[in-house]
Amino acid sequence: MQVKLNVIVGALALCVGGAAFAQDLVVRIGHVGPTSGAIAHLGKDNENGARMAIEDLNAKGVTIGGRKARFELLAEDDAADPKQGTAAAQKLVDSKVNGVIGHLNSGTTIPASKIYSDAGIPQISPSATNPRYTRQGYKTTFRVVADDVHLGGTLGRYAVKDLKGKKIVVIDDRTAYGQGVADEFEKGVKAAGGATVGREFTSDKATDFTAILTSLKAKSPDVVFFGGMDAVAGPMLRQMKQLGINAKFVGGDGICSSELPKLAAGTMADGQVVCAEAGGVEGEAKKSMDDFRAKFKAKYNTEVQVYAPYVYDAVNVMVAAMVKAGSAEPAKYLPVLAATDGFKGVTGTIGFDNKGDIKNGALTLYTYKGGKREQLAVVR
Ligand code: ABU
Repeated sequence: MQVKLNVIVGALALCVGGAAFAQDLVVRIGHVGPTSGAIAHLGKDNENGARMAIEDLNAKGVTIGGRKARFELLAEDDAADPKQGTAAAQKLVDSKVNGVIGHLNSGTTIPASKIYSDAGIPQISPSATNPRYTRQGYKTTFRVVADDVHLGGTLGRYAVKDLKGKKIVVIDDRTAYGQGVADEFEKGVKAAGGATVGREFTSDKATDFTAILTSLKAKSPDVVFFGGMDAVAGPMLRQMKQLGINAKFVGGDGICSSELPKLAAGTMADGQVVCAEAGGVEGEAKKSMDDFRAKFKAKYNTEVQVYAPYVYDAVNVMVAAMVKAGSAEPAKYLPVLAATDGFKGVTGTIGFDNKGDIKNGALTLYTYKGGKREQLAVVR
């Protein structure tokens, strides 16, 4: 008799549990970044930021339109390749995701944005900085970091005014990001009254820079700017040292990672490298970023590379719009997302302008000492 009663109680519990589960609103958030290839460490950093946000939201419990939401992460690898980027975007659209965070690279984010726009799916990039991304007239594109106009321009002025560069040379990797940020850097140099004395290019897959560095060495540069990612910058720094080029090495957010000293294999002199992250916090707001970094390290046993906190915020900004709209349907929450203003995230306060770009974006300038990234200043 007791056994029968237990079976009935167990079955009832399963029914009740099953019914509650069935009523959950399943919200699928897509994430795309390069989790394979030379910058897989950056892609994984971004993906972990998204995973952490999803886990925190599920642990906290979120209600959307009166229903308990259960968030699922659909993570895709685009290997930083534009073709794989559009394939990943189509896969997420076919999976009927409610929104997308990504991609990491401008070269993948821009072509993918047409696919999301055609499907009406909101996309927030936490790291693609090419200005073109939000200037295509799509209503679905958002970005939580500053763009390359800000990034390259600020670094160009810094190279002239603060580093006192007189013979500045520029190298880029011919990607949408690398070439774009290098062009903006050159404009910034000129605007500050300086001049560049040489420009060369490579690719995002190159490993030997002897020819271009030898050509630039002939100009006796005091500042080398590189538009590209850390996986190329590391070996480039090694080869600069081998060739006896003792110039300052300046780059954008793509080189500004925790991994750079390792990729440069100990060849970076203290203070030689100056780079900028396309966001930043100061004063009291710094605590939330520091807490995030500590929590991230405890969870994944690795330092934040660059953009994990921005990915974390991008997920939360998207979900806050869903909550406010009372719906996770893209068409319903998209206008609310576009109107985001004053959202307090771990990376500071987030609001979007009419293009979907972050309002009043900050930059954080860093250098490296003893193999560790060290903050120089936050500028707006
Ligand atoms: N912003 C640097 C890395 C990503 C990109 O824009 O390509």
